[in-house]
Amino acid sequence: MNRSRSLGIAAASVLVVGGALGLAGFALATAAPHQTALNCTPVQGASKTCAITLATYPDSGEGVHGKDGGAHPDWVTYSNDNVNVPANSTIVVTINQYDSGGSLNNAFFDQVMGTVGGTATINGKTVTHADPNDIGHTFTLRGIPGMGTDLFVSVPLPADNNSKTPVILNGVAYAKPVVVQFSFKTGSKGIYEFNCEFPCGGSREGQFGQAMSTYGYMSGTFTVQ
Ligand SMILES: [Cu+2]
Repeated sequence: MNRSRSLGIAAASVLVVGGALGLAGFALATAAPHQTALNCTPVQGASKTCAITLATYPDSGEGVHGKDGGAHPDWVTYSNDNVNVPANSTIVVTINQYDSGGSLNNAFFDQVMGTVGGTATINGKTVTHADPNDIGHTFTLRGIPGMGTDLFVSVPLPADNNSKTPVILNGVAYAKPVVVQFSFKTGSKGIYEFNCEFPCGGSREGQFGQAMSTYGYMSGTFTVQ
């Protein structure tokens, strides 16, 4: 085999392996979303801007996973794992955080990162970070390799330890939520995955089992269309 031919084969096999990895990511991302899609709602009077509202709950009793909490009524969960947003737009995200919490195992995630202005608001107050020892969950959004332009957004969602005002959802009482709001900009079409970086899952060493490792509880996708 001459040298140029072997180089050609090597280059081709790199392409094949890269393509296979990309397809594996695509299969995961497209097979996984199983909740009814939540579409971003255009904000009137603002160019290329839309808004979505999510929530994080201390259990699944509010109905995200079906009647009586579905298969795991005591697992923490995001309100939706399947969000559609437009390309090249500003997305205004509001997250109602109903859960208690504790200390991050990685203080990196107490920072607000990748948002417009590098800030978020927590109950209306503008912040660049939160107390790493008082975190309920994080909203951490990343590109899936090979599926879109690079994007990294991470916002800490503080624990709700002080509220005594109950809110009734699906017949279940929750503490009044901490309201976290931020904006980020989408690029071209692609699929991005969000998850939580506060070890809230239970069951395994380090609390990364159950809700943290089962798709659709502490994770989901943003499909940029
Ligand atoms: Cu979490």
